[in-house]
Amino acid sequence: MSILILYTGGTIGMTVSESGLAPSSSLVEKLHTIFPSGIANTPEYSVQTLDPLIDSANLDTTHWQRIVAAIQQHWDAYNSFIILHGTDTMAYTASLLSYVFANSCKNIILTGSQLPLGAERSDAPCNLALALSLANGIPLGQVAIAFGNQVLQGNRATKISSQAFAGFDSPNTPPLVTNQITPHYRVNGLTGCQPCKEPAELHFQPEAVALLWLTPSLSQASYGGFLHDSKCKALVLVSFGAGNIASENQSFCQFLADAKDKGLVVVNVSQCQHGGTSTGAYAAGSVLTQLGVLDGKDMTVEAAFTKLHYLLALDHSPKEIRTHWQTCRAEEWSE
Ligand code: ASN
Repeated sequence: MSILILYTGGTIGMTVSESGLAPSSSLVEKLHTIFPSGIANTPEYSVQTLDPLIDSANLDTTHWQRIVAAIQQHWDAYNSFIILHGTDTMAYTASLLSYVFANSCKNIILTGSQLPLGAERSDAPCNLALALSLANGIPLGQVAIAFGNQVLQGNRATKISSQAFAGFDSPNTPPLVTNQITPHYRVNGLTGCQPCKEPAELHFQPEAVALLWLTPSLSQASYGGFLHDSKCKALVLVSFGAGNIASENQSFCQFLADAKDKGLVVVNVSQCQHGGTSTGAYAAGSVLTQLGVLDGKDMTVEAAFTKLHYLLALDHSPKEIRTHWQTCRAEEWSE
C-alpha cells in the first residue's frame, strides 16, 4: 500500500504569527518526527506540499484545480491519498472530490485538526493516525473526512463546531467508521467501487455559483443582483424547513421565474441540518417545482454548491446541468 499525503494548509500545520495562527511549511518535519514513514505502526507515505499553503477560509476554485491535478498526476503511483486541509472549508473540498473521483477504489481521505500538530492537547495526532490507518486499509468507496474519531462520508459532512474536537457531523447519514476499541464499519459504497479511470478535464468557473439564505422579510437587494451578474450561472437556495419559501412574496417569485427564463440554475436545499426537503408537502414549497427549481433533497449546502461547480466545470449547458443534477453521482443524497 502506498500513500501520498497532500498538504494544503489549515490549522494542523499552523504556527503562531503576530496576527494569529498562520500556515507554515514546518508541518512536514513534525509529521516525519511523530509518524516516521514505514516504521512501527505507521505505513509508508510520501508528502507533497501544495504551495501556497492556505488558511482554508481562503479556498477558491484554483485550489480545487491544484488538488485535483495533484491526485490525477499521482493516480497510478499511489493507492491512497490523504489531504491535509483546513477545517473551515474541508467539507466543500471533500464534496467536490467526491464527484470528481466518484466510484474509485482508492481511498481519498481528508483530515486536519482544531489545534496545530505539536501543540499541547492537539487533536492532530489522533486524526492523522486515523487517516493513516484508513489509507492503509479497506477501500471505503467514498471520499471521506477522518476527524474526531469518526470517518464521515465527505459529501454528507459539515463543520458543526469551531471548538469541539468532534468538529464534523454528517447529519443525514451515519458515519462510515466509528473509531473505538473495536472500530465499527458501516458497510457502504464498496459495491459501486470500480477500476479507476481517468476523471474528465475540469474548467472551474470561479464565481459561477452563488448562495441565498432565506430570511423573513427578505430584501430585494439580497437577490436582485444575481440576474445581472454575467458570471453567475447557478444558485443554491437555502430555504425554510421542508424546503419552503415566502410564496406570497411576489417580487421573490418573479425573481425565480426570471432566473428560469435566463437559464440560471436554481437548486433548493433546507436550512435544517436534518431531514432535507419534502417537495410538495406544503403549498409554500411546491411553488418551487412550478418555477423550475431543482430539488437538493437532504444534501448539505457544501454538497449542493460543489455539485453545481463540478457540473459547470464539465462545461455543461444549463439544460445539461438540469439533467445531470437528477443523477446521484456519489451518494450525495439519500435515495
Ligand atoms: N481556519 C482554519 C482553516 O480552515 C481552521 C482549522 O483548520 N481548524 O484553515
